[in-house]
Amino acid sequence: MSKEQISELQVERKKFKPVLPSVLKNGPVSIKPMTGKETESISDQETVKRLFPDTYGMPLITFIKGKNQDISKRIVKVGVVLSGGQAPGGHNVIAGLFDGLKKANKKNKLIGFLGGPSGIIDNKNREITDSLIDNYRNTGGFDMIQSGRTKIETPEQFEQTKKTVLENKLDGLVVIGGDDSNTNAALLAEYFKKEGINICIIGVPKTIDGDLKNEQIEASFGFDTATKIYAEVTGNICRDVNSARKYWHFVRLMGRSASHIALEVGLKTHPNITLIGEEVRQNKMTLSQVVDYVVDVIVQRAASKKNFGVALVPEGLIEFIPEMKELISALNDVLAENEVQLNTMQNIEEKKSLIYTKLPENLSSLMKSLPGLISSQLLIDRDPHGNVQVSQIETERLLVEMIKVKLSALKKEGKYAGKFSAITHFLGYEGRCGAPSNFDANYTYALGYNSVVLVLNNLTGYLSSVRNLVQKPAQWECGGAPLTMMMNIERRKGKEKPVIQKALVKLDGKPFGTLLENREKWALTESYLFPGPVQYFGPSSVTDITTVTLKYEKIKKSSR
Ligand code: FBP
Repeated sequence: MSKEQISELQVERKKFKPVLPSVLKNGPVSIKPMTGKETESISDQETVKRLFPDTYGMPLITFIKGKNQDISKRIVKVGVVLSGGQAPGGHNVIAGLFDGLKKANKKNKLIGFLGGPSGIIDNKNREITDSLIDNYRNTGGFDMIQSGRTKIETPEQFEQTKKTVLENKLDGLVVIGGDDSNTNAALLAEYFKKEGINICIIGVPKTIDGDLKNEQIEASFGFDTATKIYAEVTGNICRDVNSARKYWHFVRLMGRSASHIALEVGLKTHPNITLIGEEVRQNKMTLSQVVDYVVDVIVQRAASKKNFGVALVPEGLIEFIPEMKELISALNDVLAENEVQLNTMQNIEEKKSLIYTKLPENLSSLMKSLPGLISSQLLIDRDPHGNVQVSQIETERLLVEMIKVKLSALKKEGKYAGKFSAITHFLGYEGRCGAPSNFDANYTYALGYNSVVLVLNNLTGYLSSVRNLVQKPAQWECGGAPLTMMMNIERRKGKEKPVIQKALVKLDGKPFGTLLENREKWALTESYLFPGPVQYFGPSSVTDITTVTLKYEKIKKSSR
């Protein structure tokens, strides 16, 4: 990074010193692991146990203060990799790892694999040095070592990984990733145990989507900053709408197969409509019914001469509509089964013609009924983990097209006399590399530091777990949660696979409950909130707030 690339904010931000949880504060030699109860996978226990014979059932680990002097006698070398989509705070995980390792023994080394997991396979790495890390402290982005979505999957890739580990004499490998990348970390931990190679594989919960969470993982890093950025922009749109009063804005928000981001941004800005995929699925709504709901709000507002509003659309909405989910899942199989033949075809219409013949009739008709743009987007290559790339499907445009059709029918029937002028937005990439908020800067640093303690205590197959996040960082609790306890069996690329279960929006939880309570009011009035930009300096009431989701989820049942 050249001097010209360092902004004034970055210069000031560099001075920010993350606050470590008090248990980590005196360094790895003053921390002891306390073993908790043995664990089980969340479901499919027998299958998961069979697939992970050496790492299944391990106990929960909690760190407590205590003497652990031997740790400093061993010199270790640890590798780190950033995997999957960017999330604010990735560089601070590496900073935490670096500082933790050096605190234990100055001779310890950290290397970063370049460009994601493919950097491990190809053994492309760089040593993380003092001067390198100092340039990236508290910055957004993953550009120090970059990221990638390669999955370590084939026997050859596992062999290559082994070669890299042995060549570099690694004692630990920290995988910073989402549910799929951490599933990969679990498979690596199992593989190295079976091979008799003494290396600790540790996962770190990263994803702006907020869907890597459970009893042990209260939040994935990046969700806080990304949602603050989206909420700032959405709030600005709400204010524009309220000023000009002439457009309907449809804002699709990233978040893949969960609506946590849409919900959080909805709770922060109070737009007129916040669609939640999980609710759509529970109510078994068809695409047409989802459109009817939105149309109903538009018509009601138009009756009060309010031909304007803001609607939030989670990017994964389409996968929650049962008929669309069925179509996507059938398409996943058809695309996998006919990959070779489809690859020989250049023309998208030719591909569609073949696919129509392979789909059951009802799904083929559903696909044909969609606008051409959308049916083409449904065919975009799956990611290496077999997921449909919902970020590439313009659901907001699909909705607007369908709304126009319904409104013009209502107009003809004399049931609607308004004017519908729609503007679409997609907020995704704008938020993933933002400079981490104080919360994310502290949390990621703690996650990295905590990972070092896991490695130095010879614990493998664990996710770095930092909890009690609604309290001040000094009070955060640290330890490790076995990756296998988060697993279940799911269908991917046409096959049953063990994967870490995604956490979806809980419809009986307080965050969604709050939206539900206010839905009607927010739909018909202008209750907009304008949260403004992420604050890095100033009163703690604006610099240290965490997400509404976390706050509500952690409110004790008794105090509700
Ligand atoms: P991760 O699950 O890897 O953290 O990625 C999150 C995400 O930002 C999703 O919200 C989005 O659907 C996807 O990545 C986009 O992927 P890509 O960066 O490959 O376009």
